[in-house]
Amino acid sequence: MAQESLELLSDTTDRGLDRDCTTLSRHVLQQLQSFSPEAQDLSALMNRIALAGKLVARRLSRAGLMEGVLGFTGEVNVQGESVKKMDVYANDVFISVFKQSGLVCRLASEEMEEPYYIPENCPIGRYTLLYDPIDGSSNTDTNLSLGSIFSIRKQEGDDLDGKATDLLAAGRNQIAAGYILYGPSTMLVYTIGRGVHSFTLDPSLGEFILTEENIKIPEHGSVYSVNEGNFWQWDESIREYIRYVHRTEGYTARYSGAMVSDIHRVLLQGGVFLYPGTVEKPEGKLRLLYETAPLAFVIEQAGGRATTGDTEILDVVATKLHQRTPLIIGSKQDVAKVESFIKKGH
Ligand code: P6P
Repeated sequence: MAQESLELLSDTTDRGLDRDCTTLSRHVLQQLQSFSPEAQDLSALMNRIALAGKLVARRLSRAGLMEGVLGFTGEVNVQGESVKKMDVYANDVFISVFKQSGLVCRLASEEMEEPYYIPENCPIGRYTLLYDPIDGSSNTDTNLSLGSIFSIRKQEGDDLDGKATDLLAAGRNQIAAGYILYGPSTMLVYTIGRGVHSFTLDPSLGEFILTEENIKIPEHGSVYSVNEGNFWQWDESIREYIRYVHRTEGYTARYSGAMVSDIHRVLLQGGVFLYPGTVEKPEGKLRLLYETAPLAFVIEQAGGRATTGDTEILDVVATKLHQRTPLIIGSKQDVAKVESFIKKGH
């Protein structure tokens, strides 16, 4: 083989090899430029998130071939939502994966009324995982995209009363956050406050491999993502925004029923996702601590914005574990456009 072809092959091979070796845990240490105990903890925590993602992805990929994976359990969760079998499985996966980690002392989940304590980890594990095990579970039985959303916080204080009130602090206290997108490929997107990075699960390696570093959300995008079926439940200002995008050239609607999927599109292509409050439920549907706050951390780190309509999501201090907030999230210009209608309406 000619010399230049060998060099090209070697260069590609080296780059490919280096890429295949940039696993999530290695990337975290690279980000922190440190091997301190905290850095090692964070690397190990992200590795556990990756393991949970692999286990959930594996089950989803064979859901149609197995008994007892799809459909409802017949239970209703703390949110008042019918529970899918996949919700329970994924919730248990995260508990099991973190039980063995020794790092996490508490887990707070959309599926559990109270935080789950792992007392044997508490003397050591000063971290709490807040998560939505399956986001968009209405898509489970129809083989459409789904997500898991995670947020990691460091425990503040001793939580002696077991009420985990330190978890209610504003989202700027998160030390890591991100999501796993179960789509045509399984992707993990995360931030530890040093940019946003995506990894793709390589099933042949059983590893999440670095795909894109320092993702930046476009200042503007054509996509607006909202469930227009709620049109008549919204405040007039939101209806006015929807009328604006309907009559203005250059906008397109995309809405999948799983916000991880919709917000991932907005992260890469720009635009805005919104789940406003309604007249009945002004606080909206989405939960702050394990849905809107982690996603806001990611989008802000990518150069975008996330607001309730009057407060930045990351500045909202929760009053209860399962607090809900309205959500307007995405490109700066597009979030500002929605806000302009809300301000006009007041
Ligand atoms: P609706 C899924 O339950 C979820 O929390 C988000 O992932 C999704 O965008 C939204 O709710 C869908 O809710 O009311 O539009 O069906």
